[in-house]
Amino acid sequence: MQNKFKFVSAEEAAGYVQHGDVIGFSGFTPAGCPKAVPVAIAKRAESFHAEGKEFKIGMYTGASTGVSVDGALAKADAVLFRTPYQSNKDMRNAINAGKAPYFDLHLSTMAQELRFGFLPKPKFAIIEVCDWNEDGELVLTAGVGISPTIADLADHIILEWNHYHPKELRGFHDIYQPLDPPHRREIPVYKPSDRIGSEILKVDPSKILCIVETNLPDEVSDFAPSDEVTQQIGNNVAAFLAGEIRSGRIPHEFLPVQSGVGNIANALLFSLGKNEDVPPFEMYTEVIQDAVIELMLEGNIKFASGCSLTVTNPVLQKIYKNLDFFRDKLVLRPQEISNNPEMVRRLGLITINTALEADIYGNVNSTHVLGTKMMNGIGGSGDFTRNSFISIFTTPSTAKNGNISSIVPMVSHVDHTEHSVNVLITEYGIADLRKTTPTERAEIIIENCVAPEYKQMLRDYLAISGSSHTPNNLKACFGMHIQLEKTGSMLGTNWDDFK
Ligand code: 0RQ
Repeated sequence: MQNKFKFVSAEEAAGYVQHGDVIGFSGFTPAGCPKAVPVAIAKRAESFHAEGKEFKIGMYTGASTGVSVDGALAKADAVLFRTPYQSNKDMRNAINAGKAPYFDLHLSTMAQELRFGFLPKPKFAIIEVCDWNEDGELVLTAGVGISPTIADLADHIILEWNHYHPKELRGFHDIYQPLDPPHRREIPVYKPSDRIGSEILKVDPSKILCIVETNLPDEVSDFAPSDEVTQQIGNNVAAFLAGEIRSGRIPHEFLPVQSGVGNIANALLFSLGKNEDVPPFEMYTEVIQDAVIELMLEGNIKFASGCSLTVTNPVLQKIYKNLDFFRDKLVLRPQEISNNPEMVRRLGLITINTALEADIYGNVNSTHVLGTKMMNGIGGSGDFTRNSFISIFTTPSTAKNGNISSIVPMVSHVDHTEHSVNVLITEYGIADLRKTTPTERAEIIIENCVAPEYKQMLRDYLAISGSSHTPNNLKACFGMHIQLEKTGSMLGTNWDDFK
């Protein structure tokens, strides 16, 4: 094709990047991320390091990325700073080893914090596309993330033109950026399927520095198959929601659903979709995982608005082979729209997210193992939970072969406070926390949700916690965590040790 843009190799494109540069990457989760240039930047960093020279870059992403972004750059020790959500093992290790400075943001705020000037503006935006033209009209691929914002703010845009994604994806995106205060108006989405923006991302063509052609699959890893525990959690969520419909608190036509990221969210959505008491529903969510697509093919999900198709490659191919079927059932939006608190509150979302641990008063930790080690980040869970119609947290009652109780006296880090958490669900049951006092909450959570081997331990904790509004024993509240650190298991915690 004759055109005014420069076609270069990934290595040549990476050659433009210098130590200290800040880069915004397209995509949201591994979906839609560039895959060739970041690997080449990592190699460039390694060769600089081999010569004893510094080479690190600042990284903005939509959310987590694939191995080619977070994995490659973390392994190359090339991270000056990184925000927001991440979930790659090498990046997580680098963050927890203090090698990759990391700060965590609500995903809905990422783009506006860049526009507001709270964060240094990116020099480069590296954006994966499936089509483009000389006027700077880009068709994004499987994830939108912060691409509109980084394309506006960056001095230079590098395109990865990935032929793995068909050009016919045009029409699946809805690109819209709100004005900044004091000029911001309401976002005119009144139902999940409303379209308010453009199917293309329009950029200033003079900023397109070069184009790198690729043919690389997305890097979404396989989801763990449902097991008895996740199935039972899913059944409990479905039973709870069916009860809410029967009581009239949730309208009979149901409300749009947001479901979190990860194995548990994927598995429980299957149970929810297949439950006969739950009518076919719509989703207004951020990640569209495998379960959504399968349930859509079966007619259990009618429509999904999201920020990315975070699906495994066989499922992505299923979508690409049936684009006509999915065209009026899917829309991909920037994360500041998919996760916007205004939308969550207006549409009345039923939000379902996963806790690492919860405490007997309903506070939830989604991010920090033992209060200190970063797992992934808050992602969109705060955007959705705080503003939901009804917020549900799920967690298996135990982790690490039963050595960890997911329910503890006091969470070791708080992401979602008791004020935002309406319902807690494990495989053992449902704790409906609405209209409960802290002491009522503790009783409901212990009796309904805690694993049998930890029930008496938590009852005994209450017995040594006095009788204030929110009974706690400040010497003992992290006793189960301390026991875990000492012995590798919370089992055997003896409250006498903490008196
Ligand atoms: O460890 O990986 O070594 O096996 O944590 O746990 O059970 O596989 O659950 O994949 O659904 O992830 C909260 C991390 C759950 C995720 C979290 C260990 C456990 C396992 C993973 P292994 P599972 P999932 C919108 C919503 C925050 C962001 C969010 C998350 C590993 O859902 O990142 O909600 N949420 N976004 O063994 C120590 C505990 C533990 C524990 C579990 N109490 N202590 N380890 N584990 N409980 C989407 C986006 O934002 C993009």
